[in-house]
Amino acid sequence: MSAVPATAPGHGSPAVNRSATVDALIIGAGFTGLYQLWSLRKLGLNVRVVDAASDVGGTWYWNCYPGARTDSPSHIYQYWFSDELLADWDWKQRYVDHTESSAYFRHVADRFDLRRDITFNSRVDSARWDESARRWQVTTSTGETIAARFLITALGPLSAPVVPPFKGHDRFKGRLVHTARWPREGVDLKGKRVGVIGTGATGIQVIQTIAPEVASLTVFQRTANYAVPMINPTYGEAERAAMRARYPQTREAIWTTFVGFDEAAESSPYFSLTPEQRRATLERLWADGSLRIWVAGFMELLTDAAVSEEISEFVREKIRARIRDPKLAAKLVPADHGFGTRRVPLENGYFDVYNRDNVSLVDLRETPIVEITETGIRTSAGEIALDVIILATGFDAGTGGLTAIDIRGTGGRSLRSEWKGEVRTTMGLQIHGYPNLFTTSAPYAPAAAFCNAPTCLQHQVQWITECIEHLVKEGRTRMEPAAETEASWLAHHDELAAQTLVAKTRSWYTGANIEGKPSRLLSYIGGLPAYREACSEVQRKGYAGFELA
Ligand code: NA7
Repeated sequence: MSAVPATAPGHGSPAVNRSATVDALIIGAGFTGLYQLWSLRKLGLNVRVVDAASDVGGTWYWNCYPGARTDSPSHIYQYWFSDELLADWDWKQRYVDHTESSAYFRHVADRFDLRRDITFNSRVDSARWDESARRWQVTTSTGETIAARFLITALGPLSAPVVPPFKGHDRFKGRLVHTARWPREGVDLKGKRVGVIGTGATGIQVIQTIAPEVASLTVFQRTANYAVPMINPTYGEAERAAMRARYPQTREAIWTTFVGFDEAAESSPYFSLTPEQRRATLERLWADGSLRIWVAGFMELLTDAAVSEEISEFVREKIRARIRDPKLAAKLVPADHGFGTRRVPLENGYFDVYNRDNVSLVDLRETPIVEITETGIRTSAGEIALDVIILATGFDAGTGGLTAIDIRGTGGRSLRSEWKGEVRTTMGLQIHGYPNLFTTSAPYAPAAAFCNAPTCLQHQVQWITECIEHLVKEGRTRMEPAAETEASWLAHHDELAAQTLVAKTRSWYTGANIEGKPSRLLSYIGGLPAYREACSEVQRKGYAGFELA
């Protein structure tokens, strides 16, 4: 493959009417994009990255709202490709906030001199497959055209924020802001009357963080959420040394667990234990102050209704005990879904916030939002005056980042149009009809949702890199999955999904948060080891099921 130099890539400088030809173009300079750049550079390819943001970090660039923090511990929310990086980066706490996360990504970018191949402040508008050249023709918001043999999307599963179409949206005279587009200079909330719509992982973090500083906080809740109390120690030298000493084991362990964490699930079937043993085990898992009770507890939680109900009741009891007013507690305790069938957040004082005098809850199931007015939010029970409205209303997960780009495959077929009817991928890595397009965190891989994202995304980057290396070595210039391969992956995915309670629950995991979105479980739910094995098998069989030319 020829390595044609790109024209004057530079960071932070919008390009106008420039054109370039590269071997690989990566969209996104977050966790995945940076590692993909590093990996493809090592193959000797000419690589470019384009990102709409003004700096690296992806999710951790955009989500700078108050309280933004990881729910995966820092020792498994990192890159494993460089021993030097592991040695020189000092995690300050178990669960890092967006400031520390962003600092990590900036450090990685600088340490490996990645910025010289990244163009910031530039959004990819369209990508058209040119069959005769066997390249993608990509256009950006800054007027640049880039021809790339391989196009890799590193958009993150949660990069397209959802703004619900509330009536009167534009009328509000105060400040209205979505958490994923939080102004970098911050928003002054001190002494303000603030409304938060949404009680997912994001809403919970915002609410528990801002409650003490605002004059009043009104939480608009549509679905009550489970949450596990976070224990978040800060790390000193001794803890870091112990963590580093365990890195070899951690690095191995993450590949062996269902969702890419480093702890094995309980080995005994739930109902093989006595009620006392079950209770003691749940208490032990709960006391870990992590997501362990969800992702490394009893995996039957995801499939067995009786196990789900008993564990859910255990968690409900914990929530009830935190809220003084029993009527309020009843509203905050989830009743319509089982623990772990939707994304479980960690919390740090969230439920206690409702014991404060300046915090009130509006249950939207009882009194739905009618409209946004000039001065606040009107529900069916009347108007609530607000200075600031915070939308913690989530994302068009898995697909929204991709469909925001006008992607045209063979014969001009449009991904956006096709995915309105049915979302299809092969292992979340490629799509039939879109040759040489590699996707990360796309539907039907664990990386789309139900996984410690850094583990699953690093696996996808490695697979894509090895695949491109193979194509280059073999002198191939075109690859796409066969239609039958895609159909059989989807059939396998659906069969597994049908056995779970997750697929039967309304959430962004199934696309139910977006009106009109085709309903299908987003994340492959056979577990990371099974997914990795399926990916390895494709490689062992010389990319059987994929058409190489
Ligand atoms: P989520 O988990 O999708 O949560 C969005 C919240 O916003 C959730 O409580 C929704 O209620 C609520 N919502 C959405 N639309 C509306 C409307 N129209 N009216 C009222 N309430 C609404 O997004 P997050 O940002 O919290 O978390 C996304 C992921 O980021 C998270 O899972 C982590 O992996 C990181 P609903 O539950 O749909 O009734």
